[in-house]
Amino acid sequence: MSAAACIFCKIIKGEIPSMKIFESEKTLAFLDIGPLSKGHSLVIPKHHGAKLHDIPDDQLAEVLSVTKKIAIAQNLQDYNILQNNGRIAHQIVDHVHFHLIPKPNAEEGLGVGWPTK
Ligand code: DGP
Repeated sequence: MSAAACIFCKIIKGEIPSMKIFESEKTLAFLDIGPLSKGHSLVIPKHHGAKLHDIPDDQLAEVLSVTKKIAIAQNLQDYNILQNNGRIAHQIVDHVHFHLIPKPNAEEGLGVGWPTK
């Protein structure tokens, strides 16, 4: 897929609205449209590439650093970082993105349908 047709490139350019939570020259982070938990965000390199191996190292390094900063800013204690490559691996959007998925505990009541006992 070309960058022109890429939904995340359109988000970077502001052609599609998003809830942005961080932006720099190389990196953008925004809330996932279908969150698996409250605060589920996506951190992406601005460089367009479908898979991890398509992205320059400097961009990947900043994406990981930003993901860490967001986890700290959200005061996350338990969370998953997920990055899918290819359809068999459940990749839907062909622009590299790292999911940062908070895993709240039951007492915080942020999960969906989580048992409290
Ligand atoms: P993946 O399966 O790893 O390719 O996940 C793609 C994620 O992208 C999925 O969790 C939903 C999210 N997503 C898709 N389209 C949009 C959009 O237009 N805006 C936002 N904020 N998220 C999107």
